[in-house]
Amino acid sequence: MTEIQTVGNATYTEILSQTKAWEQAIDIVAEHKKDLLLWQKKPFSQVIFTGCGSTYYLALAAAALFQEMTGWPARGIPASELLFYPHSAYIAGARTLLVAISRSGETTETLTAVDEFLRAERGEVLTISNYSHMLLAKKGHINLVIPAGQEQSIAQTRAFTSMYVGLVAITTLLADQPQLFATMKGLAEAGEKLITSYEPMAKEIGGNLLYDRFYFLGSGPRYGLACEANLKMKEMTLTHSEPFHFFEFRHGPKSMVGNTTIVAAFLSQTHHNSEEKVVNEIRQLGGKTLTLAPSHADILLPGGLPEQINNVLYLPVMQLTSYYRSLAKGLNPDRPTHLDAVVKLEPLTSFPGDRK
Ligand code: F1P
Repeated sequence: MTEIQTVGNATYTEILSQTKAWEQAIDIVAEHKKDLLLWQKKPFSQVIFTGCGSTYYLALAAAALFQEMTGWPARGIPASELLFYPHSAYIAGARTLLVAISRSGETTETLTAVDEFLRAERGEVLTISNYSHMLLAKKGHINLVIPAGQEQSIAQTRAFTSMYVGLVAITTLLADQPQLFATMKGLAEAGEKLITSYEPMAKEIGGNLLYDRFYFLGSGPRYGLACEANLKMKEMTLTHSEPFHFFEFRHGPKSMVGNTTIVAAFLSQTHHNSEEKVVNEIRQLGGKTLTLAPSHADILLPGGLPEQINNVLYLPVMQLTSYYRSLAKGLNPDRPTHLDAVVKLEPLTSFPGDRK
C-alpha cells in the first residue's frame, strides 16, 4: 500500500530519527581516526570551516568549539566569502585546513571554494557530507560521508546534526581527548529521551500562533546552533526571527520584546547564572522565555554529558517547535517557500588574485 504522504511527514520522520544518524557519524569518525590523527603531527596555522545556509551556521558552531578545545585558530566563514573576499579569510602563506560542510555535496559555492583553495595550494581539505556519490565527497584529502543524515525535506534537521556530531567527534580526537570521544556514545540515548519528553511542549508552543516573533540566544559554541534554530524557524514557518549572542541582546534588540515574543535561550553550564540574568530581564519586559540547559531550565538536556559534546541536544526540540508551528500556519515544512534543497549556480568566476 502506498504510504499516504502527509504534509511535513519527511521533516517529522527526519527529526525523530536523527539520533540514529548521530551514532553513524561517531562510527564513521572512528573509522577515519588514524588518518585524522596524522593532522595532529603537522598542525595548521588556521582551520577554516565553511558551508552555506545551515551548513554555514554549522561551520560557526564547529569552529568555536574546535578552537576552544584544540587551541588551533579556527573560523566559520560562508563559502561565498572565501571566493569573493579570500584575503579577508586566508592568511597568505599560512598552511590552512579547510573543512567543507555540505548535506548535498553539490552546492556550487562550496564546491568552488574547495577548488579555489586547492588551486591556490593553501593546504589540505576535510569534507563532510551525506551523499558519497556527489562531487564534494571526492575532493578532500579526507572525506567523511554520513548516509544516515540523508533527507527528503528541504529544511535540514537530521543532516545538520549528523554532520555536527561528526565534527564534534573529530574535534575531541584532534584535541587529544579520547575519553570525551568515548562519552559521545551516550548522545543518542539522551537525544531520544529529550525528544520523547519535550515533543508535547514543542507542539504546544509551536501551535500557539499568538507568538509572532522568535529570538534565539546562544554564546560560544552555541551561537552557531542558535543561528541554525533561527533558520529553521524562518524556513519552516516564515516567521520573523533572529539569533543573538546572549549579552548582545541587551544592546538594542531587547527593545523588540513584547508579550507576543518568545526568546529561546541555549544556557551553558559554565556561564548559566550570567546568561540567565539576560533571560530574567526579558521576562520582566513581558517576553515569554524558553530556557534549555542541562539543569535549572524549562527544557532539561538529559544524560549529564560533558558540556563540550552535548551541544547538539539544544536543537531537536527547537526543530520540532518550528515543525509544529509550520503545520499550525498551514505550511509544509518539507517544502519551504522559495527554497530548493540545493543552490546550484552558473560557474562562478573572476575571483581576486592570490596575494603575493
Ligand atoms: C546548503 C543550503 C541549505 C539550505 C537550503 C539550500 O545546502 O543552503 O543550508 O537550508 O536547503 O541549501 P548544502 O550545501 O548543505 O547541501
